[in-house]
Amino acid sequence: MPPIVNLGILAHVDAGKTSLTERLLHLAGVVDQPGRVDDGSTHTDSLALERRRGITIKSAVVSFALAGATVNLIDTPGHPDFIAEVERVLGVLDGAVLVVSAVEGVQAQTRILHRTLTRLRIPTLIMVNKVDRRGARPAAVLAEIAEKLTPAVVPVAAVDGAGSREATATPCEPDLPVLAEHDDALLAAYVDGRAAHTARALRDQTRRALVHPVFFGSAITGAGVGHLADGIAELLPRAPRGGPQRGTVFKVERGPAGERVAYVRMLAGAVRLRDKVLGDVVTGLDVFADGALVRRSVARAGEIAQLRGLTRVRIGDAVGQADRPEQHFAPPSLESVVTPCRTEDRAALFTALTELAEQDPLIDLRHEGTDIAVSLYGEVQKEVIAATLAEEYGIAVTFRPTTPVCIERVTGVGEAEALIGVAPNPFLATVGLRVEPGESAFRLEVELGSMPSAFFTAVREAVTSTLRHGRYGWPVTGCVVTMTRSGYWPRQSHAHATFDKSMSSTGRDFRHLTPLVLVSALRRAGTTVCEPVHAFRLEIPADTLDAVLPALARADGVAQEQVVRGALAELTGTVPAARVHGLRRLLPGLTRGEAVLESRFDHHRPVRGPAPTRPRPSIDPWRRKEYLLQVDRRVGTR
Ligand SMILES: Nc1nc2c(ncn2[C@@H]2O[C@H](COP(=O)(O)OP(=O)(O)OP(=O)(O)O)[C@@H](O)[C@H]2O)c(=O)[nH]1
Ligand SMILES: [Mg+2]
Repeated sequence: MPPIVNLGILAHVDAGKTSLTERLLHLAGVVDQPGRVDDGSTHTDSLALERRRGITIKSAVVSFALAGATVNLIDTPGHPDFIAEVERVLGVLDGAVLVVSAVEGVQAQTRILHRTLTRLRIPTLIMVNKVDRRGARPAAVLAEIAEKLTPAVVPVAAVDGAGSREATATPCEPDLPVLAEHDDALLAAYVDGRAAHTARALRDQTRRALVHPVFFGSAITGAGVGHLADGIAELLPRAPRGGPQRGTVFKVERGPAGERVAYVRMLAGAVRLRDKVLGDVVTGLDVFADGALVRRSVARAGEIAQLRGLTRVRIGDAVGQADRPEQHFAPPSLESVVTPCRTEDRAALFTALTELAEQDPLIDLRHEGTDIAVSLYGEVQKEVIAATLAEEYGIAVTFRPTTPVCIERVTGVGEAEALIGVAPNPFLATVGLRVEPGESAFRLEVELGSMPSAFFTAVREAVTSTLRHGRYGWPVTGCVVTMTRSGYWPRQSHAHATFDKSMSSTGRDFRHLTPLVLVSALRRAGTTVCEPVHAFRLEIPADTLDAVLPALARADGVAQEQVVRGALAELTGTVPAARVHGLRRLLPGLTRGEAVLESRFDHHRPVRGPAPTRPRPSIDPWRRKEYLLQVDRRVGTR
């Protein structure tokens, strides 16, 4: 089996990831002609919607052979609305290419991606693309990368004729000082004329994610792409082999008959046809290899396989001994209620959305009475969901206006308790809880041996679910809950030794009592509703500043920095998530259509004015009387 490199291509929107993928496929001999995004003829943008809009929405895998290795390339979307697609891919990469446009330079999204790649220590090459386009400024963009991303960059090519179709990128010797910083012996060896040492140092340090080699080129003319391909083959690490079965599901799609197809990267060990995985038997197995999907009976460590037969599989599932992936990016800060245009489609819409949510980490559903709310990163995602529902399920929908997803933060310390056998506690359980601000956690101030562990589990689970809806209906976050009292009645028997249910505590007593105690404690502690605030970067023609600044202020935005460079002004600051869309709609009219606005979740801040509320579910401990009528009341059965 040839060595394997699982490679992600990441960048801000329109940097040229999909075009570069086509070039690499062409170079590897998989396609005769590189496809074009603008003609809708690329391999990885295969969805009708992607082709129509010319943007990538879903991550896609293609594989090709390069210098004796198999490269499984994952082309990812760059639009910030689809960041969750990138998220799922990060856990399966051996290396990455971070693309930066030689015209637009480092963008907010580039910084977010770079920070995450660094934190995960994923070896990364940087490709400065579009050197052929008018306005290309490779040297300035290199300086920007060093300034805004990391100084640990090593340019490995030089550009001639930037800004014209004749632009070329010629390989050059790697820069010594940056490499010498991580390798004392290097400088001495170089002085002795042992240049080969530099090449090895570059490879070692790239593989350890200490430095990023920077390549230059054009996905359209093909300049520099061969050099990048050499870099991928030589500088990035190979997937490790062997070990016990460990894999991760990073993509789920539906096959032609509606069956689930799971994309699994095997991190270690192997998965075989007819293996039992996630409670089902693998009935079909294909592996990405050399430009195609190949039917096989086994997928080994390093390989990416499509598995069939897993009826319950979801993105993020672990195969064998793998851990579930952690979350790398901020969760969606917006949501909107979806309603079917025809009321008779309500049930079908519910089924369709549930199905989409299973395959798509972007779609998180919440029920609001008979309505369904979907969490969102932005407006483009709404269009994609609407188009998918229309095209794949024949359901026309409308969205209510997007609203921010707020949180409730605990402001003080609050305690409450309910003692067993003491009115008005109708349950056979003693629970005391204290809440206070802090990093969310559940702690015990009572002996672990004081109750059967099942009762503690019941309390802990009830705490977690109760915190989903605070006093105003929003999730309560940043809250330490400490159990201060516990108590139960053990299995009781009457004189005749028959088990008497009405005298013995059960898990249900704890499950039903805990929410009541917790909301009392929360009431005493007090909570404030906080809304999501985005950090933005806005580029506009400098002569439109006078028109834009008042509009920004009206949208409750604050410009923290304002830099005018020639004819362009760049503003950075913060704006409430709820106002981003309105601002985005106003900008074209104020800036002759030239504004570029990027925004992403930054922090939560207390809402000014009256707190917005969100409906709580029907079984609601905040309304004690109704709650007690709804849950199984022990006292009434006695
Ligand atoms: N001149 C020039 N245009 C390029 C180059 N690379 C990409 N483009 C163009 O830039 C646009 C975006 O290219 P894509 O390949 O779709 O970019 P992407 O990064 O995949 O975009 P998303 O997946 O939507 O984030 C298309 O119109 C391409 O033709 C390049 O090197 N030079
Ligand atoms: Mg793309």
